[in-house]
Amino acid sequence: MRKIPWGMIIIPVFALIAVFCFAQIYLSAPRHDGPDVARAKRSENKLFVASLAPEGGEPKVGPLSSWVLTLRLPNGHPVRNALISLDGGMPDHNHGLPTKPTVTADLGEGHYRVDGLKFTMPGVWMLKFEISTPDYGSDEATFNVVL
Ligand SMILES: [Cu+2]
Repeated sequence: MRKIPWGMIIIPVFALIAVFCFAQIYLSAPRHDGPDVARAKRSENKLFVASLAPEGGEPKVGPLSSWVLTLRLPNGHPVRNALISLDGGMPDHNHGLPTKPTVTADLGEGHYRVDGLKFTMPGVWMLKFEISTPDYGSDEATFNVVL
């Protein structure tokens, strides 16, 4: 009686199962297609909806740029009288911002002007806003700007 070469059968079968399982895991895994570049989002603790818009078109590498940060409550009402500071940098390069941007004007109705942002190289820039309000508490919001 000939011996059945089980190894010749079992090994390819297991290899096929393994390939199938890895394919399932790979296809069902969340995609990591770069940083979150949303310009409007809930703040970390969901107190506010923050949106960030450049003034005068998309930012370029080099010149100073101004932005408008808009803060609303989840019900859509503007967040007035917020005190806002920001910091940031390039996490991929382990450096901070080359300038000290600040909120220079409360434009009313939840709009705040941010001046003095400078992007000195292409890549992913992270901007973190610390927001404190007399009426609604404090929270922070982080945006990624890709140049
Ligand atoms: Cu850099």
